[in-house]
Amino acid sequence: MKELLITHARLATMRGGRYSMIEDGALHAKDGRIAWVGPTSEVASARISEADALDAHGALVTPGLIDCHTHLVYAGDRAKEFALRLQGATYAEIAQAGGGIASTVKATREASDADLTTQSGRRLDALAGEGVTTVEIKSGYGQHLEGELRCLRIARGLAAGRSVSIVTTLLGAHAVPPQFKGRADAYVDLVCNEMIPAAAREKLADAVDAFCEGIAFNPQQVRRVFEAAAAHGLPVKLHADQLSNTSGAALAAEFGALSADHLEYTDAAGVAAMKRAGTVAVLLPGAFHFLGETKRPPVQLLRERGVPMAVATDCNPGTSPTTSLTLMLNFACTLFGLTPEEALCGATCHAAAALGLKDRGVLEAGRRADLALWDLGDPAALAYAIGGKRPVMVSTGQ
Ligand code: DI6
Ligand code: FE
Repeated sequence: MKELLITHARLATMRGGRYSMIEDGALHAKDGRIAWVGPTSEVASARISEADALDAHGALVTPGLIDCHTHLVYAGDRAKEFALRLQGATYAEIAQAGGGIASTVKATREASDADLTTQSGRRLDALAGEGVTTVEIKSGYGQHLEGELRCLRIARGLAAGRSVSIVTTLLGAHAVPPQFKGRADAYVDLVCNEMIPAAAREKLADAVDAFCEGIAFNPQQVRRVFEAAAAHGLPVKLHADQLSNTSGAALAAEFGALSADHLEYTDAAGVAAMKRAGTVAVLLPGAFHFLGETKRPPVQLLRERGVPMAVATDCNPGTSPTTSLTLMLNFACTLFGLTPEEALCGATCHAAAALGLKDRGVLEAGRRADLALWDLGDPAALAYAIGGKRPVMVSTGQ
């Protein structure tokens, strides 16, 4: 894209963590960057001549949406487990009986690279169809060195031929593989001594994540993973306090994590630690809904403390089989009590912060020309619909 001038738009700039609307606004982008944002009445005529001009006729323009937490590289599905859960089995019981993550690891290992790429690409395309221009993808269904690196390579490769940015996260410490049953520490050695160094060396991961939970890794083990990540210059994130309070949020904050995610069982001390560290709270209402969870994350505390809240799909086969970020905006409001404005911040400016990206998520001069145009007037309409909103046009500045 050389130049783009949008006029007569309702611009939800998302500056300062608010809609920060410019009514009858205009946006001028040049060489992939936003050059100017302001009222249409102030557009200099000189700007129009060269630009590719677009009259939005009052339609809404937002930053391109950002899904900052997905596990979308996997094969197969877990529909059978869904049926079991409906009959009373819990997620933890299924995992302990060898199902759960382990069954997706098996299906993922058995899939060819081409098949895994196709299945994952479909999910990515579904997200992108809703105006998502940046997607974080975690590994975690490989569970040995080559398997994890393969998932990261496939994730990175999905960007080819698509106008969507991919950010990758190594989640080697997702679950204890069956062959390491009772030897979780030995598996953590593998994560720390082999996976993290290899992912860093091959520049396959932008961050490192872990699942801190009774059915996964304890805080001491997560600490080792985070120390190894730090030694290799990689920022960290954490699946924290999803099913129980393990003080995961505070642990993530201690390591200056970009984000702590889930947080259903996080307490006031965890929220305070996140505030001090500048750690973003990533809320995942799809998993909450799908697991029939009743304990909500401490939204009011996060709000009072001023901890930025992001909202993401958690796209994965076990706890959040969805590819609709706009549905998550609706869920964040209806299930967690976010306002539509907070929800949209959660998929734009705060999601960018959860990924450590400073060049997108807000419409202002200097940032990427990364935006979506919606056939909607009110920005609350994005969270109001029960999913499935599709933009009229997206630009990623490419
Ligand atoms: N928490 C989750 O919700 C997903 N991973 C995690 O650590 C679940 C992944 C799965 O069940 O396949
Ligand atoms: Fe997750």
